[in-house]
Amino acid sequence: MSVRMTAAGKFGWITDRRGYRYEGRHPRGTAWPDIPESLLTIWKAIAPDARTPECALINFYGEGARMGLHQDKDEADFGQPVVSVSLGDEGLFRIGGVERGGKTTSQWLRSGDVLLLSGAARLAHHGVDKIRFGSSTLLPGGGRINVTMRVVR
Ligand SMILES: O=C(O)CCC(=O)C(=O)O
Ligand SMILES: [Mn+2]
Repeated sequence: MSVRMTAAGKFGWITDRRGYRYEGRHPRGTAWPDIPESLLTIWKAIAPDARTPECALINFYGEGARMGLHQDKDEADFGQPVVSVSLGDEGLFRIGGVERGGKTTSQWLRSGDVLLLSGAARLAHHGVDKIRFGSSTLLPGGGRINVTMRVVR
C-alpha cells in the first residue's frame, strides 16, 4: 500500500499522466489551503533564517504504507531546508548520504518529532520503511501523518 498525499501552501505536489511536479492548484482546480500558523511557528523556530515555506506536503501512511529511498530535489534552492513534523503512529525513518547506495541509518520517528534536512543533509537519500500501526492513539483510525514543509522556488 502506498502513501496518500495532499498539500497546503502556494504549491502542492501532484502526480498525473504528465508525471510528478509542484502545482499551484489542486487537480480539481482549487487553490491549496494556507499552511496552518501552528506549522509556520515550528518552521520559524527550527529554521529561523530560511524563507517562508511555500509547500506543506501532507503524507498519510495507513497500515502497510511505506516510502522508498529518495531525495527531495525538485525545489529550486537547496540552500533552503526541509522541515517535517510526524504525527500519530511511529515510523521507521531511514537516512543515507547524497550518493545513492551508500550506508544508511534508521530511527523511529514518534508523534511530535520534528526533522530538519539542511546543509549537507539537505540532499540526503531518505525514506520510511514501515510504520508501527496502532502505536499511537492520536488518529482515531490509526496511521501516521507526516507534514513536510519546503521552499519551492
Ligand atoms: O514521512 C516521512 O517522514 C518522510 C516524508 C518524505 O520524505 C517526503 O514527503 O518527501
Ligand atoms: Mn522526502
